[in-house]
Amino acid sequence: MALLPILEYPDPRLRIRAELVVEVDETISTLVSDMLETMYEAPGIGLAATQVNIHKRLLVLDISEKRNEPCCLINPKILSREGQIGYEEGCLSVPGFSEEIQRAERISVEALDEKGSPRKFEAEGLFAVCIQHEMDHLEGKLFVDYLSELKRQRLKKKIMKQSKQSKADAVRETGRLTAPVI
Ligand code: GNR
Ligand code: NI
Repeated sequence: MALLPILEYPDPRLRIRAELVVEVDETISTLVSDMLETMYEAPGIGLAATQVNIHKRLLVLDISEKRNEPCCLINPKILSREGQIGYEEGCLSVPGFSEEIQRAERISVEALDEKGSPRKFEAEGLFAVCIQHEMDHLEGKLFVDYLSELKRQRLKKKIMKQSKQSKADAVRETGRLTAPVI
């Protein structure tokens, strides 16, 4: 078990499109358990492999209140979409920011589970929102991409300010620039 570092916006690696998983082997099992551990620790309700710099079509989620219903989807595909739902979304790769995003309310999904067995199921509400959010990560897409130009500009400014501040903090603490320059 290991905690994996989570990439943060605007890291260009979050824009890489993930590749199909060809075989659900031991490497994948290890990745799934490391991603679950990372998601629970963060804490978050979902995590896509892209966010931990692994560009494979794999995601984990747990929307249960007790945080004891882990779910893993490999090579997920949305077969159909119905309705519309607005949900206040956040993202572990865009810390400190949330916004209401519109998505399909019900989806039909096909995927492999952590053992490599095919599954087909329906999802709705938060479960459906979370699957769509994670599947966007696998396409190199972030929820902030749905914002208006104005809101995205405001967010960019806020993030640039934060990163300048953390650079200044690092210099003050160590006398040199230790934090990576984004
Ligand atoms: O923890 C998370 N919460 C969340 C809330 C509303 C809609 C989507 C999410 S997913 C997010 C974790 C994350 O960034 N997954 O990619
Ligand atoms: Ni996210």
